[in-house]
Amino acid sequence: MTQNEESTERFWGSFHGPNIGYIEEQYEMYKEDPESVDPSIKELFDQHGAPDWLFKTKDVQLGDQAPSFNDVQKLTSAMKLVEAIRRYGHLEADIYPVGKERDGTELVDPKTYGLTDDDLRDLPAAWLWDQAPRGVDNGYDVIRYLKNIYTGTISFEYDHVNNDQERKWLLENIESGKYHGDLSAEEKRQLLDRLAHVEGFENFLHKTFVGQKRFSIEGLEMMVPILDRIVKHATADKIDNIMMGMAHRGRLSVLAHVLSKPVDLIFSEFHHSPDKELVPSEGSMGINYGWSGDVKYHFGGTREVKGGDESSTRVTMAHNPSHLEFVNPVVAGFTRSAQDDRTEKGYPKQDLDKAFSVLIHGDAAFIGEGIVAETLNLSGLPGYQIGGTIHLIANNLVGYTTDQEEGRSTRYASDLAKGYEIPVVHVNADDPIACIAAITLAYEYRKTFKKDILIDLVGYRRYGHNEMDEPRATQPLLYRAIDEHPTVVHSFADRLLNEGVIDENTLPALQEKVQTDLQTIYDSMKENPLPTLDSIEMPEDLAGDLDQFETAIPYTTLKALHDGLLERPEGFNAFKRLDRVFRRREKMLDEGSKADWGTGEALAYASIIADGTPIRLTGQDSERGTFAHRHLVLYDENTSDTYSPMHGIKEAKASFDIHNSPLSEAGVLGFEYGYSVHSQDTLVIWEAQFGDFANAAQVIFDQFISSARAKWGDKSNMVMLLPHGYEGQGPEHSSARLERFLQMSAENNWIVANVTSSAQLFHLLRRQAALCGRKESRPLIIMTPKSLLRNERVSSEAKEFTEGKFEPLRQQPNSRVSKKNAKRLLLGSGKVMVDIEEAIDNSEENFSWLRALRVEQIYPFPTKELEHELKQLPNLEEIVWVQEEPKNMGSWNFVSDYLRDLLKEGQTLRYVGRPDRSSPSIGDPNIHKIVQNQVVQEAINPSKGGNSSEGN
Ligand SMILES: Cc1ncc(C[n+]2csc(CCOP(=O)(O)OP(=O)(O)O)c2C)c(N)n1
Repeated sequence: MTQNEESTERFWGSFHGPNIGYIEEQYEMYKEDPESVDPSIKELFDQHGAPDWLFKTKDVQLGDQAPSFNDVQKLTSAMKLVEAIRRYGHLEADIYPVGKERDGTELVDPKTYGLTDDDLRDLPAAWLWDQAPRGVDNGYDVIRYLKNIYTGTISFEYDHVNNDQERKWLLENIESGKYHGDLSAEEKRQLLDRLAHVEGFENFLHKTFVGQKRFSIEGLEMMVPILDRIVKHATADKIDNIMMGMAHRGRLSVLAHVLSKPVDLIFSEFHHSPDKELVPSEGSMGINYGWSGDVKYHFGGTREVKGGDESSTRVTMAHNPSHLEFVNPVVAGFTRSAQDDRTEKGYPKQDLDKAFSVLIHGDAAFIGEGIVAETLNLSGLPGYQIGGTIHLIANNLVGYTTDQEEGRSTRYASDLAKGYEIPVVHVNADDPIACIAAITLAYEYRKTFKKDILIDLVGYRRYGHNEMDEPRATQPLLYRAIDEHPTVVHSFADRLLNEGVIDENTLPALQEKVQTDLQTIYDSMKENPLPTLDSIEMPEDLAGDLDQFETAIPYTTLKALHDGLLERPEGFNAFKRLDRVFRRREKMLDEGSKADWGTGEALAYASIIADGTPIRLTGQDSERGTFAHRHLVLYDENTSDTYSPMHGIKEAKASFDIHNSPLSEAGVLGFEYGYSVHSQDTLVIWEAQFGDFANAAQVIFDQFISSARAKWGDKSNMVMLLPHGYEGQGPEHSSARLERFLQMSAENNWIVANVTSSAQLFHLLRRQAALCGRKESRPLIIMTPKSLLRNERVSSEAKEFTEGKFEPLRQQPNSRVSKKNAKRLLLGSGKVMVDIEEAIDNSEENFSWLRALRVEQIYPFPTKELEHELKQLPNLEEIVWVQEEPKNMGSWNFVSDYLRDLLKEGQTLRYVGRPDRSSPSIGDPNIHKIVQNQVVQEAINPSKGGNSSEGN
């Protein structure tokens, strides 16, 4: 017994007879409301707690006789009730400020278990809850206390968390009430001040920029103080980076208040264009713009928040396309990249304390968009985990005009998160104190367990989907209620007034000041001139070609890297059959031998990390390679220990990261794209299993990779490897949909290549690494081979690695022709040109009339190189473009314009290949062979014309 307990026992021991009854009665009243008893008695209870006989009597009663069946049943029922409150309390919780009633459940009602209040009072609290705090003395108190915790304006779901330690932490921290409601009067005033600023900002925009969309935060104003708290905690914890992603809703307010984006800049964006004078230069803290720009509620920004000492925390808000939730994996990629130290060989060293991410979701989008699930699935995977994200659902009950009942099959918008064992906190956005409790708990959970947690911030939407939409046409009753509902600023001010924390003048004075300050800023702004047309042109840095980069390396260096790749650590038992394959590689750089695709690729990576540029390579089964050509992670036959040959290279000066990805395209591509934007020193490579699966990531290609630089100024030089080629594997395994990438090619937004030798790949990848961090950098999309991986014809001699550079236009290796005699120039790219090479080799014909060239870089199109070639063909009659893809796919539609421009008087342009098709390829492998052979033969057949001809 502690000293305190002893003195309490002595104190209450002095009461006898009728006094006991009186004290018990007073104590019950005190528990209901401490102010309801006489102050002198209140002081007794404050000082000595509950009269100790309240428990002793029960001990004695049950000790005297064996408990009856009834007693036991009551106890077990009460225990069930306690558990039900913990599990299902959220159904009773008061989390909807307006427009929706609590769901309700009989599971948290004592009557459901046949229990009366007196039954509960008869049970000592400790029997039901060993952590019961002071003042919680019996079963009745326990139920009342826990209901208060679980069914108030904040409620919790964590029963689905299977880890015992986490569940225990959550239970204890939730039930201790430690995070709840302990704001000082000053903190409450600050909170009111913040809310008044948020509301005032929206009001000012509403009346100043009438009829303009801003996707106001109103109804969810607490989003800002919640984010403030995150920044405050992260700064105190010396976190280097907070990476944030969010959609349109409330974005301007978050930019203004959390990211400190100057309000005059926001005002200027409501005019014709942003005032670029207000924009800090690229790379420094601030906001970047591309040249074609975006709407104001898609821009992001950064802010540096100084800690008390030398430290600072950088808050980054990612730019965001309209496509809801697709920013999530991008932000996760930013975060991982900020956590990885890539300066030494081996895998990068990840420090989870360096950064974390915060994602704000819409309630309709979170449950509806599959990219959310793809991103949540990344959270626990070694190659992708980022130490926990704080998710905030900005839950305003409606998705555009769609009610929740039409938008999801689950009860809550957050229910998806439960499958990933993410704890969920639902909180009423009208209760600022509860919202602060929610974020404090969430922050501590993430910090402790480095795992995701979700806050479902339940509010409403003051206006329609945007400010021009009329919501009363589709949600009449909801908006009748919203129209009558006071804003959180007013309801919170009333609460503080009642508590005596503010006086009647506080709020009006605050509101007036906010409006005056904003008006002063607005009045001091000058009207922006309309943008000129040249300000929306691509910058010159991107305009030049890329042949200034030397990518060849000396033979001694190449050989040393090659030998290093074939070394194994002491005692490593490589898989024997695979080892034999590797041993075949040993001599590939010797005189008279050739290096296959896998070797060329590995040499490219090895030389890049030896130059000090880190690499991150991921994709489905990419460690081995879908077609088993790569094997950059080896397994010990006896122990399953792994070893990457890239980590054994003595010369390596940077990390080589490689991971098999989960079965996702949009999620993982978004992640890699984000990684590449944030780490421009790193060559980030994503590989699709087969190229056509990349279309499951179409949004990431369209909204980010191809256009982010023009819209937002975001740079990436990531590489995408897309297996492509017509080999009779059917419609879904032939085409990487090359045409789609070409259709989006413009303004040097990326490079699209289809290369046919290991040395070409080597130089191309090395050129891409050389672009890292430079103004000219841009993404690279490569159509990569499948069967050609094992075809001698794509292998290269050592001197092709040690001399020269990447050739956008490449000679067909066996073009037996004198330039003077060539009548036909045959152009094409990829596997069909290798098939043609073989057909020419196998033919009796001397082909003196044929000149063939491979367009290995399709975009930017090698016009200059082709012009140079054409000058040397004085007798040319026709240019023929051959491709294996159907005519409406592949490169034809893209290259034909360039080719037509190059034709001279009397020359014709002709297409050879499959006709227009709806499906990319034939299903039957035998028919495929016949068709492929027809294409090849037509391309090298001396006779002109045919159905697929096109005249000049
Ligand atoms: C991928 C995608 N599909 C459709 C839309 C069109 N859209 C814009 S906002 C919206 C409703 C979103 O509702 P919710 O997620 O609840 O966010 P809220 O606008 O209510 O804040 C829709 C359907 C979109 N922007 N992105």
